[in-house]
Amino acid sequence: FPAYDAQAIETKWQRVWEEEDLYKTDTDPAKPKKYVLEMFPYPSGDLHMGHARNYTIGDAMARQARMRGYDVLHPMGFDAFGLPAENAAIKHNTQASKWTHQNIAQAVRTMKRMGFSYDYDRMFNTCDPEYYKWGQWMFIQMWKKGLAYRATSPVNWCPTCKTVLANEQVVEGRCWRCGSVPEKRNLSQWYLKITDYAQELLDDLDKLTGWPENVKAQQRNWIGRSEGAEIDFRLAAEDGVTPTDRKVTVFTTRADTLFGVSFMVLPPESDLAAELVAGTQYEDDFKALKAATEKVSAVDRQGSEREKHGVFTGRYVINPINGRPAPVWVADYVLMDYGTGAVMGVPCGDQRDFDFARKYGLEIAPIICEKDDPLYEELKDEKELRVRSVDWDKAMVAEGYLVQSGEFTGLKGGKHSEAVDAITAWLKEHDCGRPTVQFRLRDWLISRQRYWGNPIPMIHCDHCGDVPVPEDELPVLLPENLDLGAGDTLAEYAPFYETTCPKCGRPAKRITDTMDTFTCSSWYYLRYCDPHNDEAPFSKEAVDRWMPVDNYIGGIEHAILHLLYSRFWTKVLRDLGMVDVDEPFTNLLCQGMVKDENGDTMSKSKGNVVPPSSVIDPYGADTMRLAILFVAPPEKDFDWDPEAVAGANRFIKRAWRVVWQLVEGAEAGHVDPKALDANAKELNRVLHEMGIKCTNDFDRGQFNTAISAVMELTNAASKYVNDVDAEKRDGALCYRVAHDIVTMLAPICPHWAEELFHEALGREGSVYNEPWPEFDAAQAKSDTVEIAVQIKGKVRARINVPADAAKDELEAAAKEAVAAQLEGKDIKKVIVVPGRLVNIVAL
Ligand code: ANZ
Ligand code: ZN
Repeated sequence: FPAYDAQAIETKWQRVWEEEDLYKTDTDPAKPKKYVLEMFPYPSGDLHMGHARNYTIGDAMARQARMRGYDVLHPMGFDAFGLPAENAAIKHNTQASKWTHQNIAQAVRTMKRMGFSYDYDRMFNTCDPEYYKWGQWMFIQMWKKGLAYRATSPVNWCPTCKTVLANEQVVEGRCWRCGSVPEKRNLSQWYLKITDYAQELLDDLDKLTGWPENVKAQQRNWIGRSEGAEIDFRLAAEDGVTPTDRKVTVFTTRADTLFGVSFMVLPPESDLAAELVAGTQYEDDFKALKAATEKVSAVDRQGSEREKHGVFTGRYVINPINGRPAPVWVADYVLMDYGTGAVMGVPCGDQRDFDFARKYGLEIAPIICEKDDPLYEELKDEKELRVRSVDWDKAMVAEGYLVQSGEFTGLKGGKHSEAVDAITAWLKEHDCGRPTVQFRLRDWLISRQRYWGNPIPMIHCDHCGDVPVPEDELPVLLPENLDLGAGDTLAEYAPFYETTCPKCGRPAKRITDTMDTFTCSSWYYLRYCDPHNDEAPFSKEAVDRWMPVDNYIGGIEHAILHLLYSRFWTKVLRDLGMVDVDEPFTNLLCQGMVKDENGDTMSKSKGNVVPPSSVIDPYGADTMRLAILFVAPPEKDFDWDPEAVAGANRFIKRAWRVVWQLVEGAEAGHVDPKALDANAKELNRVLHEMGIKCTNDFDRGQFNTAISAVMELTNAASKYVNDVDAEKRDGALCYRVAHDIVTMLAPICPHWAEELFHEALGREGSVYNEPWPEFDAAQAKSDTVEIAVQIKGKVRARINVPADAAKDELEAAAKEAVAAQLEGKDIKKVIVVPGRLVNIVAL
């Protein structure tokens, strides 16, 4: 039989598959559907190992689903807008589109070399006007519904990328793309109202049972729902005690601690704070704090470890529940854009307030105690604030009971406690507070001051304000002939921005911001359902057929960016009547990282990148695919190991040989399990046992163990052909085993399998269309089982017995096996557990 020549086989079948359009999606409504999708790449160069792993996982799933009888949609495309293209264009003095298309062409070549079963007819790039036109159209629909708006507020400006960033794109205080520390700037920017969907985005996470817990936890955290209360304090006049009409409202989750308020804190950005200190002795300190705080990120400001900085304003507020004045401070640990932007300081219940009080010598009034605290005994019936300060070394964060809290003394306090409810009710009754819900989630800032993106389809007219571009004039085309190398920007490019107002016809200016690329990736999975539609983004019929995506595979780094935005976008389109699903992705698999041999992440700057071609060139794509799936479960990280590749190659060659040996003189036919001799019977048993295991593991996405199962079957087959002469073998069984090894490996090593399917098994058509084999649990059972023989609970022997042996047969066999040890002993009792053990109690 022929030697395994990976290169020849792979080029041959790739050509045939392309000629025959093998991967064109058929839509057969009689079949159940499966939509398998890998997160599409940003075309910044050739594909790397992370992509190879991602797509190999998806390809194996898609191919296997098809063999299992599903109608499969398995598309691919490119997330083609974005800053790297623009930066490369500036650097190499070329056009962003040219650079992008070159990279796309290279990536597609590599995808084809890897044998991925994409429906290439459905491929598109988000920078295609036929695609981004609909992104603009959707923006306008959102604008019409009030879900897109423009606002001026302090935003994160990345000095390196020269654009603003969304909150989600500031990761640990740094630009997600380049790592620079963003500056705060007050700018007029465009937003999408994701906060309208905060509650639903949170609630629906519970429906996503096919998502990893950690991704859901990250989203929950990011959405950050807090139940609490707003409480109004009155600002005191300059005497510090007389209430004025001005209210300062705080947000708290701990209304129960209201009697322990010893100060109020405003953030340095607060206008009220600036007003209070204006012209006073505190003004200089305030300004210095404000300037210093601007340099610190929001995350750092709230970090519990960080030293807190504050200044007094000279003014007081009146606590609504007991009329006590509390000094108003300004401090950097309070944020302007959370809650009401004002905090009641309760050092006894909050560690940050505690640290602050310690540093500035403010009261630490004990108003909540644990029952075993000596202070509790002393204060448990105390309603007045008698002990005003304690010298604890940290705040009381555990749950306790209220003390020194007026009529509420004795109630159980803590988050969501009866004391919270009681005090909130009191506040409501007295019209100085109310229950509220806060979310950490902020609206999605989508405007970018960069060229290579989807233009925001709006026009600004001095008379009419912001006016959408008429829908029949879409798309607003991105001009291709900007000289980026010479510093051209859209904002300065008159042929782009000069226009007339669609409403009044006067000269007007086009918006020159482009949309965040995450808008493009928020609905691409819908477009794949109907990619050539030029009347609509997609037809309802097409998305009804394919959505939701059944298996979505991609990196964990998108846990709150892309995966949150896409959920939001789907819900918006649902509310526009365009799709019926609430959630876009039913099952999510976040694949682990491929690290270098030393466990370091691969990166160009470290020079430790292993390009896919370094494996495909010497070994072929099938070895690469097998190695990637075999070394680890898909969600686990793994360290790149050349030995694993060599091992995978050895197996693929061995399996090749075994298949050829099996088919020697064999023919397809009916296997009668009863007519098999002992050797054949055992091979048949392993076939069914491993077939079932492989199938189940595929279903769970555990490709590594699915492959192990095929390896075991291959070993058993190898033993059979070595032990039994060709003329004595069961031909039908041999053919079936060969066929099943080939078909079970086909999703993983498609070229190898296709070649054997045709040449060794003599079949026509494609193994891609071959139904997945069926296995029989009854035939997987062994005729014999191994059981332990114990004497007084200690294992003395292991014996093989017929699987269906009766209890007395087992007992007899066990006694015989340990006859020597039993000699001269008196058997008191025998316990038989069929299939497991026989325990003999002998003295
Ligand atoms: C008084 C209090 C007493 C608080 C206590 C906590 C414990 P979450 O759960 O994250 O919603 N807070 C409110 N607005 C803030 C802002 N703009 N910047 C910084 N901190 C702010 O947190 C709610 C708590 O965070 C609120 O409850 C408030 O402190 C603080 F024993 O109020 B608390
Ligand atoms: Zn106008």
